[in-house]
Order: sequence, then C-alpha cells, then structure tokens
Amino acid sequence: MDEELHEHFTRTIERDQRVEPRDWMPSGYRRTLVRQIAQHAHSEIIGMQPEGNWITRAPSLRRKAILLAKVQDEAGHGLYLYSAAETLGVDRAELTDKLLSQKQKYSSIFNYPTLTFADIGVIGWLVDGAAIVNQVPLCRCSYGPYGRAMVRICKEESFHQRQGYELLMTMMNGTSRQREMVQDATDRWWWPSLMMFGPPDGDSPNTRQSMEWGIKRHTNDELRQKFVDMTVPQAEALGVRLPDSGLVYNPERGHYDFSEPDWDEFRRVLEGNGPCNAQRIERRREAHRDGAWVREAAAAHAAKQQQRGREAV
Ligand code: FAQ
Repeated sequence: MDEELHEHFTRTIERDQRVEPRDWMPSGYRRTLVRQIAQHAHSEIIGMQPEGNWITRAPSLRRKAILLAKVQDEAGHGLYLYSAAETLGVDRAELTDKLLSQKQKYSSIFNYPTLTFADIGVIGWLVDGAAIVNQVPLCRCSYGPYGRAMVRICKEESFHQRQGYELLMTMMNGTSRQREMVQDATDRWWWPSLMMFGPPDGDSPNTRQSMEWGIKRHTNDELRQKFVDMTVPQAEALGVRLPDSGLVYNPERGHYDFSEPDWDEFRRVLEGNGPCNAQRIERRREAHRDGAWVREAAAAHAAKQQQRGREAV
C-alpha cells in the first residue's frame, strides 16, 4: 500500500502535476513545505515592521496611503501563507509560537533598520524586486495551496516594487540631498538584498531535494544572478550606483559578474545577531500579547455560534 502511494506521489511530481492536501506525501516533503511556508509567512509579518515604522512620518498623504496599502498587503500575504501551511496539518498558533521562541526563522533582510524615507523606496525596488524573482517560480510549486497563494502574492508584490521605484525616481529628480539619501539607502540595502536568496548553492542543504520535489524551481545562485542582471539597468535608469566595484558585464557568460556578499554577516544575522533581530522579535511578542483579547473574543464568539447551531438542531 505504502509503495503504491509513494509511486503515485513520484508520478505526480514527474508529470509536473500538483500535490493537494488530501494526497499522500512523504513526511520529508511535508516537513520541507511547512518549514519554507512558515518562514515565508513569518517574513511577511515581521516584514511589516521596517516599513510600518514610517507610516506616521510619510511626507505626504499620497505616500502615506501607498505605504499603508503595502503594509496591509504584507499582513494579507502572511495570512494566506499561514492558511497554506495549515493545509499541511499544522496550526497557525503553533507556528506563531515557533516564531516567537525563535525555533523558526524569518528572512534575514528584515533585521536591518530603515533610517530615512528613501529606505521605503529602496525596499520596494530591491527587497520586493528580489522577492518577485524568488517567488514567481514558486507559483509553479508542486504543492497546490502554496503555488496558488503565490499567484496573488506576486501580483501584489509587483505593485510594491513599482511604488518603490516611482518613489525613488521622484527623489532622484528632486534635490541633491534627496539624491544622496537614495544613494545611501541603496548602499545599505544592496548586499542584504542579495542575501535574501539564501546561501550559495554549495552551502545550501535543502536546494537539491527541494528541486527534485518541485518545491523550488531554481537554485539560490541562479535566482541571485537573475536579480543582479535585472537590477543593473534599473539602477542605471535611476542614476544610482550599486556598491560593488566587481559588478561588470561578462559577455562570455551573458551575465553580470558580481562580488560575493559577506556570508559571515549573513550567518550572524541568521544566528540572531543582526542590527535589529532583538527589536523585531520583541515587537512581535508585544503585538501578540496585545492581541490576546482579540483571540479570546474570536474564540468566545465561535463557541457561542457553535452552541447556537447545536440548539437549533
Ligand atoms: N533569511 O538550504 P537553504 C518577503 C535558511 S520576501 C533567513 O538554501 P531553502 C516579501 C533556510 O531557511 C522574504 N533564513 O534553504 C516582503 C534554511 O534554514 P533551516 C521571504 C534563510 O529553504 C517584501 C537554511 O538557511 N521569502 O517576505 C535565508 O532551500 C518587503 C539553509 O538554506 C521567502 O521566504 C534568508 N535570507 O532556500 C515582505 C520565499 N536563506 O530551516 C515585506 C520562500 C536561507 O534549514 C516587505 N522561501 N535561509 O535551518 C524560499 O524560497 C527558500 O526558503 C529560500 C531558502 C530561498 C529563502
């Protein structure tokens, strides 16, 4: 019986068909998906903090409305992703506990501070830009609920990227001080954005198996290269310099060569020692405590509805 189920799963993957929640799946496949989807969901939720920090200080009503919409989208992405994870048999409360107790990770990128409003533009341009490159292939993930959630998320990410680029264009057409702010933010976010794609392929323990299972469609280095190739002309159009003297077009490869990110810094951030790790987790714990009454009220309401349902029978 087990062999038959395993064979059915293998055939589904080979034919590039979707695995759905009620289908049998190997425990490793389920574990990998829970790990990746949870990390992705946590990233969206923690990712609200660096930008949320600027909502009250946005320079105009238009910028405030755009930023509010973007941060709300990120909350929505977190919710779709927690729902996708729940189809694998884990509970959202359990995943939240694992985030708060730091047993599960979130993206390294959100452990850096947002120092000026130019950071809001650069996050849209580079961070959402990197997220799109990483996430468009995930729309074809072999696990149905994750792939389908990614379709809507990617559409919204595309708006996020554009609003960032448009903000930067406006600033670059402004004063010399504004141009300096954009350059400074680009200098600070460039390397952490490259790290979003994960460790180099040689140090990535999960890539090979995740690709065999059709969870990941490209390796970390392939996607990082794609992002660099896509971003260089955008930087030129904007008039900002990317902070890497090794960044040159290589006609033989048909790609830009670029320098290695500081992987020691990446490891430090993953170990909890980035510039804002402690602050991000503390803020999330505080928000969770503050939301306790909402969870209690929702549970009481659901129990009352259930009780009424029983009485009506
Ligand atoms: N940060 O073997 P691999 C967003 C971990 S976008 C932290 O290569 P894998 C949108 C990895 O989990 C950001 N940890 O792992 C937004 C693994 O840990 P474990 C979120 C990282 O999974 C924009 C270990 O290192 N996007 O939120 C990172 O095959 C603006 C070994 O690595 C996603 O999560 C990292 N950068 O590949 C929101 C996309 N990289 O558990 C607000 C979905 C690696 O084995 C504002 N995820 N690790 O100890 C993925 O595509 C993959 O999980 C990768 C990592 C590519 C991130």
